[in-house]
Amino acid sequence: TPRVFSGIQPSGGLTLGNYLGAMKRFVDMQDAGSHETVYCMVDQHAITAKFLEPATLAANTRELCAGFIAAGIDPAKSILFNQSQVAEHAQLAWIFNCVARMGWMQRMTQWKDKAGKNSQNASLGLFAYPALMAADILVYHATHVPVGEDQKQHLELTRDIAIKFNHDYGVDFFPITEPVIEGAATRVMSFRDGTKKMSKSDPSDASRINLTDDADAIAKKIRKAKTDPEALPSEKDGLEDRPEARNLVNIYAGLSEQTVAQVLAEVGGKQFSEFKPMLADLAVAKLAPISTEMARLMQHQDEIDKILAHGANQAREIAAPILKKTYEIVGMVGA
Ligand code: AQP
Repeated sequence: TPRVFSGIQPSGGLTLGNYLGAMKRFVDMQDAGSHETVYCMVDQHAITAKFLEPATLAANTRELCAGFIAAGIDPAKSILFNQSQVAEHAQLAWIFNCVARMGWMQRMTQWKDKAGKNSQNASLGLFAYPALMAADILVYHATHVPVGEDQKQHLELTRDIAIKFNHDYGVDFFPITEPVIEGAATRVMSFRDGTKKMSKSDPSDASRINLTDDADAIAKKIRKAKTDPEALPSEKDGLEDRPEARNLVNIYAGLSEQTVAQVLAEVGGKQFSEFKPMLADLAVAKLAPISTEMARLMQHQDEIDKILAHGANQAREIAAPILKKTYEIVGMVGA
C-alpha cells in the first residue's frame, strides 16, 4: 500500500486554514483506507522561525496532538507522533543538507517571506527547513503528501532532492513524491485581508478562526470578516477579483464538503448579511465539537504522551531501516 506522510508545526494554535487545508484531508485519507497514513507534529520545524518558550513548545505539541485526535485521526489507524522523538528525521536531514543546493533554498518563497529583509538574522534552521521537510517525508518512502497550496514549492524541492540523491549515488532509492492539494479550501485567507493566507502567526486574532475558539468567538469573527458590498454570484467566474467573497465561499464549501459550484447554486444572489450567519452556523456545527473534544483530551496529558510514545515506536520501525540503507548507499561505515 502507498504511504502518506504529512505534518503540522506546533508553532501556535491550529487555525481553520490548518484544519481545512491539512487536517480534515488527513482524516479523509486515513478513512479512505487506501493508504498507510503517517502524521507528525513537527516540533523541530516549530523552533526555526522564532524563539519559543520550552513550556510553550511542549504545550503546543500536546495541544496539536489533541487537535489531530479531535479532528478524527485515530491512533489505531494512523501513525501519530512527534518529530523529535524519531531521531531518523534529523539524521536523514543532514544527508539532504549535503544534497540540496544553496540556490534551491534561496528561491523558496517561504524562506523569503519568513526571513524578511533582515535575512542575516534568520536562523540556519529556517534556511534548511525544506531539507528537513524532505527528510520527514522520504525517511518513510512516502509517495503522497496532503498539504495546503502554500507548501507546493517545498514539495517540488523534496522531489529535486530525491532525484539528485538517486542520480548522484546511481540508485533508485527515494520515491518521487506527489503533493495532494485537493478540495475547495487549499488556501484559506485572512478574514482581514483576502490576499493574505490565514496564519497562526498573524498578530491579529480577528484574522483567523482558531480551533480552540468557542461558538461565540467563531460567529463574531465571521460576522466581522471583511467583505465587499455586492451580493454573492451564482457562478464561479463571479468570484474573480473578489478575494474576500471567494474565501468565505471556499470555506463554506470546505466545511460542508460541497464544490464551490454547488455552494453558489444554493447561495447565489444572497447578501453577506444573509450568508454570513449561514456560514457561522455551519462553522460552529463543524468546529465546536472539535474544540470541546480538544479541551477534554488536554485534561489527560499522560494519555497524550502515551499515544505519542507509541506512535514514535511505530514510526521508528519504518524509518530506521530506510536510514540504515541510506547510510550504506552513502558509504557510512558501520551502518
Ligand atoms: N491558510 C491556509 N490554508 C490552507 N492550508 C493551510 N495550511 C496552513 N495554513 C493554511 C496548511 O497546514 C499545514 C500545516 O501548516 P504548518 O503548521 O506546517 O505551517 P504553516 O503553513 O506555516 O502554517 P501557518 O498557520 O501559516 O503557521 P505560521 O503562521 O507559523 O507560518 C500545511 O499543509 C499547510 O499547507
